[in-house]
Amino acid sequence: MTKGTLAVLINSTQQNWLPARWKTRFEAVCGGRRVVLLPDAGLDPAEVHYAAVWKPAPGELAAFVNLRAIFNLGAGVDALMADRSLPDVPLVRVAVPDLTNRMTEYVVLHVLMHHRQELYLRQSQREKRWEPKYQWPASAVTVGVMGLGTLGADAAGVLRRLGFRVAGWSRSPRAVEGVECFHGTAQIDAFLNATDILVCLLPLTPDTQGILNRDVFTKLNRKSLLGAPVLINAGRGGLQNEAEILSCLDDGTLGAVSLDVFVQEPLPQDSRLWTHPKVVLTPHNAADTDAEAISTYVAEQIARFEAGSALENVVDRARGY
Ligand code: NDP
Ligand code: OXD
Repeated sequence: MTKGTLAVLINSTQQNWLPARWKTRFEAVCGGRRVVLLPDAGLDPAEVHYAAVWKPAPGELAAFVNLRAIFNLGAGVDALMADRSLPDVPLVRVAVPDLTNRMTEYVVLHVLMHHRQELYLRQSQREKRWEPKYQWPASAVTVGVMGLGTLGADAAGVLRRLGFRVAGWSRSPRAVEGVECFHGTAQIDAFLNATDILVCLLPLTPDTQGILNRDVFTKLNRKSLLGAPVLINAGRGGLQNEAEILSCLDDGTLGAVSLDVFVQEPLPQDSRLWTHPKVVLTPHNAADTDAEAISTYVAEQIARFEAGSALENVVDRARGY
């Protein structure tokens, strides 16, 4: 197969998504391959064979009739799945240790923060109050991980090694050492009933949209040592009902939440989530997509593909992830 041209299309103004930096990185790792940055008014779309993209607008890839593969520069492909005109070529997502490790850091950080009552302790410090509360052991807490894929399974394993009881929920049956695994809608209630800290690492699909809602929160362990169950969502904002999260925090159905993702990003200034005392909020940076690691991953995949091997981590478009 001939060495095809790679087009890079990034729709973000965030620091880690500077398009010029990604182009330079791709040129460095692609071994002489032509790399172009989109949009490029002078470019004939027929010359492009691979697209490396982040959040392309619907229709933005439709003109590239000779594409051989599309590489999403992150793990979640919901933005691409929403594009009905996406060329019908393999769509590859990111699954690399760098991203997985970053997400596991985020999950462990936030699970420990709630388990070790950090919100209470920081408030005590501000008020100069020396009033330690009883601290239960990790072995008395069940962390329930929704999504036992690349990210969920890794976080679950590390939490297990920290001594937490860990449960996991997936679409199809999964086995993760030391983790009590549940799957499908028939087993979701049993999974939720056992869970003190709910960690969501699901992809956003038609089946998972809005799954983090009051109905689900009321099924979490009501006898939790934490006082009330906790939600940590780093999947996608579309998974959560933000009005119901706020009302569940206000009436005690939830004790606290850590949210990295939001229905609308950036989170609107008037959202009550910004200032709620039981909300720990981060700006969708649980696991940054690193240009060094991801450009190397894409370059290696293209080189192997052109040498006749199959692409890895190809999205199943029927499932939507
Ligand atoms: P994977 O595709 O590897 O895993 C997805 C998991 O979710 C699988 O276990 C899958 O089940 C499960 N799942 C999907 N649909 C359902 C359903 N309807 N019911 C129950 N379980 C379901 O994805 P990753 O682990 O790599 O990534 C997960 C998500 O994390 C991404 O899609 C993205 O949205 C988000 N993300 C967020 C980041 C951030 O910075 N906030 C960074 C990176 C990713 P099964 O095992 O049966 O297929
Ligand atoms: C991703 C993300 O999906 O950064 O990789 O959200």
